[in-house]
Amino acid sequence: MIVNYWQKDIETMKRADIEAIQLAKLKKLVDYCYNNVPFYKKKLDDAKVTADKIKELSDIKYIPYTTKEDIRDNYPYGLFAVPRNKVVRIHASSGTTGKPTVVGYTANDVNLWTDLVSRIVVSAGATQDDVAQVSFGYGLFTGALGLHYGLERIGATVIPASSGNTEKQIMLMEDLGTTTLISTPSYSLYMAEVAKEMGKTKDNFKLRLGLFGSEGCTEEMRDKLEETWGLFVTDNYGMSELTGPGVSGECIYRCGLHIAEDHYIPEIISSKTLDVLDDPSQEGELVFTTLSKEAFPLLRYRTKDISSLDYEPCKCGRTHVRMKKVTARADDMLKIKGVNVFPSQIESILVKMPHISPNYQLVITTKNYMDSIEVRVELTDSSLLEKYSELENLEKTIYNKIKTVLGIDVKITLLQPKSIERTAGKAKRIVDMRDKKTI
Ligand code: DLL
Repeated sequence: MIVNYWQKDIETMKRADIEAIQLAKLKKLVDYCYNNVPFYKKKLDDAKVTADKIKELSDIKYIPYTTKEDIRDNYPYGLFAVPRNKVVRIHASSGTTGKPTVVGYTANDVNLWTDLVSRIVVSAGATQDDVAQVSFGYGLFTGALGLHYGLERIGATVIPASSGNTEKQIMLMEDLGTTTLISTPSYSLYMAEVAKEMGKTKDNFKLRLGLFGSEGCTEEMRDKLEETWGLFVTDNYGMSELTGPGVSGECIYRCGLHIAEDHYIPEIISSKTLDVLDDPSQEGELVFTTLSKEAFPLLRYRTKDISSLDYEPCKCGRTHVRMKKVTARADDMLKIKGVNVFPSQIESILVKMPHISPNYQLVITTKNYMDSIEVRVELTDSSLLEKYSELENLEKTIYNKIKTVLGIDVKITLLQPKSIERTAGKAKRIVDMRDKKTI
């Protein structure tokens, strides 16, 4: 396999050098936040933390956490560290309730962000010979413009297709010879469905690389996507608050997502005790400190995403720490009959089942003070609906498999093909009827 780098010296730097950069930047950041964001001045005063207190990297533990609620409470510009006229771009992530989370970028921030995305796309194998179709939604979401700039900077031919209008996407993909598809895993799955309806197979396309991200994708789902489209898929992680995509991404060896450690310090904490885990290779909540952002710096931001860290150098030669794929969020863990359930566990089972489409929904209801799950899955072929005994068998098999893995009873509902709503962005897998909200 050919390993390419975008900023080789940085990406393969010795650990001691990475840590020296991080420490120097962290001290500066504490001063910067203190002097430019009243919210941080108060927080750091209350915690009695000054830059002088940061003597080694582990002293980061003295700095208080920042949460999504802090960002909301300071809506819209309260956490910005520069005057508005230095902000050249705004993005926002939509929350399920209330106001969006608004983030800003200076010209330097956009420039840095672009390099970070260039790093992940090059590490995944993209080159200037690629025709890259960006099928993330353009707009306040960071995914589309982030990938767009990063791919353009490496010299790829970028098609800003945006999401939706799926038949046109397929036409463009075929006619323009798209080699690299950029989308959420769930939208690419939907695109495959539409392509099939249009009578196309993978041979109609020149696709070779899928730069997917922005939502969880189990290994089973990845296999399915690779098989369906005939491409090589990498997973890419980021969040608006931290810049957007470019925070971390898989290289061609796909053994974790390399975090751009010269610009972020990751930590793994216990969401319960809020202590940093002694062993970061254990799973816990990811916390990030942004080291280089000017407009919207964040100190120890709690992401609620569950992961772990691997500091061993990778086969690709990169030395930056790798985070495990995010398959769960601290707040999407469901507690059903006393058992912790992550939707990804159910996805892994469903995706491998015959006659079942990889589209599913988990409906959570409360009865007699107990939460229960209904797993709604689609059949791939409606003719099965006429064969009662086969249906019953299929239902039983799914039920048993889930029971074996999770140890709880779930209700299985088999649905007509294509009856679960498709989205062009992140899929809505959980319908929480406990308080009638969809997350
Ligand atoms: O989703 C940024 C992004 C765009 C990343 C395109 C990669 C590609 P937000 O909309 O703010 O930002 O959502 C951030 O999405 O906290 C995770 O819960 C989830 N997420 C993002 N990437 C992944 C991934 C963008 N690769 C939230 N795997 C995060 C699992 C992901 N979850």
